This record gives sequence, structure tokens and C-alpha cells, in this order.
Amino acid sequence: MNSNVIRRILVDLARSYPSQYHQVYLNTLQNQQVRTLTVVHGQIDQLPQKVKDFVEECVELCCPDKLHICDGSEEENNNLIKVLADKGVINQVTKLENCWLARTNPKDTARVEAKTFICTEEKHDAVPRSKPGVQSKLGHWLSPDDMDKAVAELFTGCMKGRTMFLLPYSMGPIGSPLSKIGIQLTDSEYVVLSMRIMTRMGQAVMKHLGNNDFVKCLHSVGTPKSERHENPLWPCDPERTMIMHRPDCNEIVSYGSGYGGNSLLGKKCFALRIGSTIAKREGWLAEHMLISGFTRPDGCKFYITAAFPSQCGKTNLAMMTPTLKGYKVECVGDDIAWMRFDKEGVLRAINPENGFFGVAPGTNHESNPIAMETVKKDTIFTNVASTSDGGVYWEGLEKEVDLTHLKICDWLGYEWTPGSKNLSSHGNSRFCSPAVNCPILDHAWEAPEGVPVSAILFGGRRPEGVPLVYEALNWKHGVFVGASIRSEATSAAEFKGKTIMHDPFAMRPFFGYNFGKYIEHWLSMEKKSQKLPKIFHVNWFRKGKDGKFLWPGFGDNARVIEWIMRRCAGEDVAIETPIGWIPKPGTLHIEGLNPTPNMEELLKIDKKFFLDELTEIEKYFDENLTTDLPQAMRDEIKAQRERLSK
Ligand code: GTP
Ligand code: SPV
Ligand code: MN
Repeated sequence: MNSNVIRRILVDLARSYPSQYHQVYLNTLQNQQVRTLTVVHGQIDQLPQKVKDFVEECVELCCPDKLHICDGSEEENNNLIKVLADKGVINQVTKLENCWLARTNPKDTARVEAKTFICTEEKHDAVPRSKPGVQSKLGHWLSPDDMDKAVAELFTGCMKGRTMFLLPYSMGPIGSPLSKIGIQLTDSEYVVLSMRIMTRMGQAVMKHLGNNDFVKCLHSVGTPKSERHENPLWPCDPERTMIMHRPDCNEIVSYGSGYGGNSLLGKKCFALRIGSTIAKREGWLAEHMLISGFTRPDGCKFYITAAFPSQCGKTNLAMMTPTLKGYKVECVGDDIAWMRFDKEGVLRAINPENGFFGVAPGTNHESNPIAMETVKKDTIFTNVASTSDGGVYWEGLEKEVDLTHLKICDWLGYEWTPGSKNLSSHGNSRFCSPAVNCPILDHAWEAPEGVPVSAILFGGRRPEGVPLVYEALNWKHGVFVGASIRSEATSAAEFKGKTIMHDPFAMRPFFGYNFGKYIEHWLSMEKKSQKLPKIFHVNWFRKGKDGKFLWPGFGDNARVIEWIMRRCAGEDVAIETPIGWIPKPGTLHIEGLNPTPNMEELLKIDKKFFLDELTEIEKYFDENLTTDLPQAMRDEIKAQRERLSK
């Protein structure tokens, strides 16, 4: 985004459409020249030249009244907390230590996939060639001209009356050869507080940056066309929200939302969308995956990574408390993995994040005691309910909160009574906690070289047909398994209902480039010099005829991981089926489970179901990828069909 280009577009727009609306642009432009900017914190002259240029360009565009250069200190953090608390944007959760609750504008509660764009000169660098007449479901493309226009329209003067914050942040430990630096400009204090938890943010990063390049991130909660607002405490512009990425110049521009992945630009925008394009160029992988270590009673430790779509169990698996005696789980990360093969050909993973932005509903001392411990201090809760004794509440805490004696105030701020037809908390309500709060954080979680990966898991919410676990036949088949992930829609994005959606590699909302090329990139990992992890597919969400989950899940998922570890160790505990290897009867440890799960049903492979599944996947590929689908995937479909038809 070049300010001269934007200036030119603005003037052109204003000339061609002499409406009042565009007159505003001209006025803004003129005003800009006489505006002064007050730097309220930090010194602009001490910024590296490239950072200074970036800030000046964005100040000129957005016209903030003030500039605050963040140092990341506790003092700065406390001051910002006070500002937000005084305004009433956040409230203290007095029962916990230094914890806060934010209630957002009800129109700004989740990622908006339909308004997320990848901008490239060539359309098909960003999105696959779909069938004529089919709108690609694998990302949205924007031309550089359209992006410049959008930026000019949306951002001109959008920070008037506000403070612009400059946040230097590192994805990955500061200084690690695998880490990358971003500079985010934002007009939201809430975003500053959250980014300080989710990334390594502050002065140390700026020092380390020097005059090197960085990912440029511009964010504004926006100014709605009509200044009227349902919730003045949470300004946003839902009608005009746009999240734009320019991989060729490492730029992210996000307008109109202050929530989660839309506004904490280090996470999905940088670590996945821009990250995946950098990874493609440099020969590594940026994935929507948890990373955790499993230790057996004999001391043998394996690290796994797992890609499940949003709200499908990554955080819970990453920090689970195993119900199998003598097993230990340690957490490296719960959402994003950057992985590359080292000189010895071992795949190594780092977690580029510094905190957890986890789903609140469903979290309790039984399902995830480690998360409950993690959120006890220094946490920002968003869109959960509050209790009259200064605590928090959400669906799943029924047995832990005294609902008969306490008053509950729901996520919208209204009094809430148990049994009410409305939920107390938004389905995508979250906790934002520093990683260091996690009592089972792995000792190597910040190791600059990353941890060695033995197995890669894929999975999703599949109420029907898909077994509890199966192992891919080989790497190529595993890539096909990843490309074929389907899962029930959740409230992490704007989709309503529980339709089964395609979510290849759990990355559908996060691809930074053409998914066909992404598959090729995965296939290219198969080299003699590289030891490939085994690939598995898991499904904790299969339901019985009564509509209940057949598998207890959570800590009992350790039983499935235990089987996976045995496969990684080369044990003969599997039988081959047309879709892959499943546990030999009796090899998956279910002892002690009450009631005994219906393993026959959980591991059942219905050929008809999988033939239909294959037809659906082939149709999806044909419609959405056409010629961009690598031949290897067609070969996998053919081979799987043959195996199923025998
Ligand atoms: P994102 O942060 O959106 O990427 O989600 P995630 O993949 O980390 O999902 P998370 O672990 O937060 O789980 C999402 C929801 O699924 C929560 O309500 C959990 O309680 C529920 N869940 C997680 N694991 C299991 C499981 O093993 N069984 C069942 N039945 N539910 C689970
Ligand atoms: C997800 O939706 O996968 C998340 C939450 O992890 S957000 O950061 O909002 O993308
Ligand atoms: Mn996620």
C-alpha cells in the first residue's frame, strides 16, 4: 500500500463521484496536511528507518490524534488496562488474579471468512482455478488495485480522535532463526493487551529488528458510515469489515473488527496466511496445528502435531490430562506449528505463539483441568458470562459454579438464569492467557530448533461414519487424508448450523496461496533425506443412535495417542482396511472405561459410506481445484475407490 497511490485513488474517486461521501475524503486529505500528531509514548526518531517510514505512511492515511509506541512493559500494560476499565470496556474478574472480562459488540464475535482476502497480481497465485460458475471455497482473491481502493476507502481518517498504537512483535522466541517479526499498528487497546499475551511484544523485539524487514500489519476497528452504534464501548464496522493480505510484500491490512483472528494479526493473518507463503518459498510448513509431547511409563517421549478445524479439540488435546496411568502430556502449542526438516532430516516444530486464545465453553475441571489452571491469572476473557461473586461462567461449568445462589450476567450484559433458552456465553467466547501459565508447558517449548515430530494427526467433527482412528497407508495417502478433512461447522466463524464442511488440512480459512500448490508443497516433503512422520486421522465426535458421543474424549484421547505411539514405534497392532490401518481388536486400551465404549461401532468402516465420501471429495476437488489438483490426489482417489470396491 503506497500512500501516493492511495492519495491518487482518493482524488480520482472524489472527482468521479462528487458526492458528499467522497467530499469527506478530500476534506480529510486537506486536513491531513495541517494535522499534528502527538507522540504520547516512545520516540519516533528512535525507530528504525523502515518502521518510521511505515508509521508515517499509515499516520498520514489514518489520521490518529496520538501515537503510542509500545514498549511491552508491565507499567504500560497496567495503564492500558486502567484506560479500558475506566471506560467500562473491560471489567475485573475479582475472584481471579489480574483477570478481565470484555464484552464485544454482538456483531463482532468471530472470524469472518467471507471478508478475508489474499491479494496477488495473478488471481491463481492466491486461489485455485475453480469450475466456471463456481465460487471458490478455498479463499477469496483481491487484485492489488482493488486492495488499494479498499484501503483508501476504509482507512482514510479512520483513526481520527483515537490513539494509534505501534506494536513490535516476534512470532517465535526473539532471535530464534525460525522466528519472524511483525509491526502492528492498531487503534484498539484491547488488541494491544491481547497481542502482549499472544506474542512476544515490545522493546526487545524492536532492538532485535534493527533495519531488517518485517511483516507490516495495519489494523483499525473502523469508523462506521453511520456513526450510530449499538455498543459504543466496542467500536467496529461489521458491514465493511475486510481482512486483506499481500504475501508478495508481507503486508496485512485489517479493518472493521476487533475480535480474535481478525485483529490479533500475528495469529491467523501472519503465522498462517503470510506464514504459509513464506514457508512455501523457503521450503517449510506453517500449519493450523497443536504441538505436544507424550511420555510413556517407560520414559519414551514422542511429539505429535495435530490439525483439527477451529473448535474441534486442538487446545484440549494439547493440554490433556491422560486417564492412562503413568502417561504424561506436555504442551508446546495449541493452535499453530511452524515445521521444517533439520540437517538430519528430522521434522521439527516450533510454536510461534506466546499464549492461548482458547474456546471457553466446554472447558471445566473434568474436561480440561490444565486449561482451568492456566486461566486463573493474567487472563482476558471475552464474551463469557460473569457471576455475582466476581467470577466467570460459561456452558460446561454447571457443576462447578453455584448456580442456585449466584446471579449470572450473560455475555451480552443481561441477567441470565439457568435453563434459559439463550446461552450464557457466546459459542466462540474465549480466554486469552500467557503460555507460561500452563502448568504442563513442555521444557522445550521455546527451543529455537523446535521439537522432533513423530506423528501428524488430522481430524474433525464427524458425527457419522468416520472411525475413531486410522493410520494413512503412506505419506501420499496421508496428504490425501489431510486434503479430505471434512467437519461440522462451528461458531469460530460466521457459518450457522452444523453442516459438514470441507476444511482441508484444517486450513480452509487460512491458506495464503493456491491450495493446489499447497498440496504439491506437502507432497514435495517426500525426499530420501527426510524422515517423514506417520500420518493419522482421528475423530472424537462420532455419535450413536441416541445422539450421544460414542467416545468419552478429552483425557481418554490419550488411549488413542498411546496406540499411535505404538505404531510410531513400529509395533504390529494394526490391521489394514481400504481407508488405512486401524487398531487390531484389543490393542486400543479401553480398560477402566465405564461404560465400555462400543469399539465395534467406533472402528466400523462402512464401504458404502466411504465410497459416498470419496464421491463428495472428488466433486469438491473438481469444482474447486480443477486443473490445480495434483495428479497424485487423483491417483489416491482412484486407488482408494478400487480398495473400497473390492
Ligand atoms: P480453535 O481455538 O478454534 O482453533 O479450537 P480448538 O481446535 O483448539 O478446539 P478446543 O480444544 O478449544 O475445543 C473446542 C470445543 O470442543 C470445546 O467446547 C471442547 O470442550 C470440545 N472438545 C474438545 N475435545 C473434545 C473431545 O475429545 N470430545 C468432545 N466431545 N468434545 C471435545
Ligand atoms: C480459530 O478460529 O481457529 C482460532 C480462533 O484459533 S481465531 O484466533 O479467532 O482465529
Ligand atoms: Mn485455531
